[in-house]
Amino acid sequence: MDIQGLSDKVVAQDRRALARAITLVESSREDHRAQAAALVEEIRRKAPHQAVRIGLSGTPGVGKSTFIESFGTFLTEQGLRVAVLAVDPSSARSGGSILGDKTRMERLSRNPNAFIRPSPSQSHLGGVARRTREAVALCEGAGFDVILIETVGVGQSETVVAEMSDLFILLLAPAGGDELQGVKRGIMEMADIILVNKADGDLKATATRTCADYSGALRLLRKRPQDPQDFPKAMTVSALEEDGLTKAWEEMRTLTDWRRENGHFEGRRAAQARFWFEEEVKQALLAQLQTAAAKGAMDQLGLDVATGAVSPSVAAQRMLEQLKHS
Ligand SMILES: Nc1nc2c(ncn2[C@@H]2O[C@H](COP(=O)(O)OP(=O)(O)OP(=O)(O)O)[C@@H](O)[C@H]2O)c(=O)[nH]1
Ligand SMILES: [Mg+2]
Repeated sequence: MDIQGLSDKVVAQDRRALARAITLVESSREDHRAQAAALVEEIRRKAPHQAVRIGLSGTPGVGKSTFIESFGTFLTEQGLRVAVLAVDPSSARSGGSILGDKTRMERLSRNPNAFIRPSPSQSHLGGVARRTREAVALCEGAGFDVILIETVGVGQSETVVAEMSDLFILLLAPAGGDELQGVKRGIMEMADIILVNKADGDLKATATRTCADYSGALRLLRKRPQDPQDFPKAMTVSALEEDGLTKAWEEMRTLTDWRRENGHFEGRRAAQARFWFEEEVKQALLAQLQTAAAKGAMDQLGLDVATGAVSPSVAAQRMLEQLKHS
């Protein structure tokens, strides 16, 4: 693979080259991994362009695809280039949530200023996280201004997306008071902006009430240093009727501008880089336990510990010694 040539093309905003580059970072083949790492470094060096990375989470059916279609189109109308990526570790969705509903993003997928890439089909969240992170870097190198990273709001994937985003947006549906309790506090605490979607037709009044409820809930959370006055905030939108999108984008810009001016934007990226570095080291260490030899040693030492032949801490020491020399 010609890494130099490929990186030149990606930086020159060649879409097919970008797609090929992302395929390379998604590969789990050992030789591909090394090339992918070299490619990402090369592109970072050639194009230190910065996009706004927007994480978007919400439960199934809340309207994520519809929102990305209309908000993405809106952004391109502002003259911005938009890339859409997804973190979707659930095998239930057969690794192609975005591809699957490309019909829902028909307009955007045909838009020359938009680039949509479905989630890689690995089921291991760590692997998906790394590949998405690298895909973000590639899209940034290819000059996209906004990168939307979608995830279904189930389990851990929100945390992964929040750790690679400059802004984290939580999409919610209009709901009665009871359902409000259903949003986990941890998720609320990650949100920079809550968008209550489907604020149209019969649902409009409920959406407005729900929005007020969440505004109240957000005010009760501990103040975060990375927020200006009045943030995080909740607002209503209708992805279907394309209502509230201008306002939502204004709020996102207000927040990112403020964070840039106050060092929080770079600060957050620095903290994220550090987080992912540590995460990669941990993953690599854990992978060392997965070799046949290591598994055998773990089993043997496990037996020794179980029978009382050796204490857990001594067995652990021996195991670590063995890994050092393997
Ligand atoms: N009334 C109304 N319906 C909406 C709106 N946005 C989405 N919907 C509808 O809600 C349903 C689900 O929308 P999707 O965009 O597929 O939701 P999603 O969050 O992508 O769902 P998953 O991909 O399954 O996680 C569809 O029938 C949409 O037409 C909206 O703003 N107003
Ligand atoms: Mg969807």
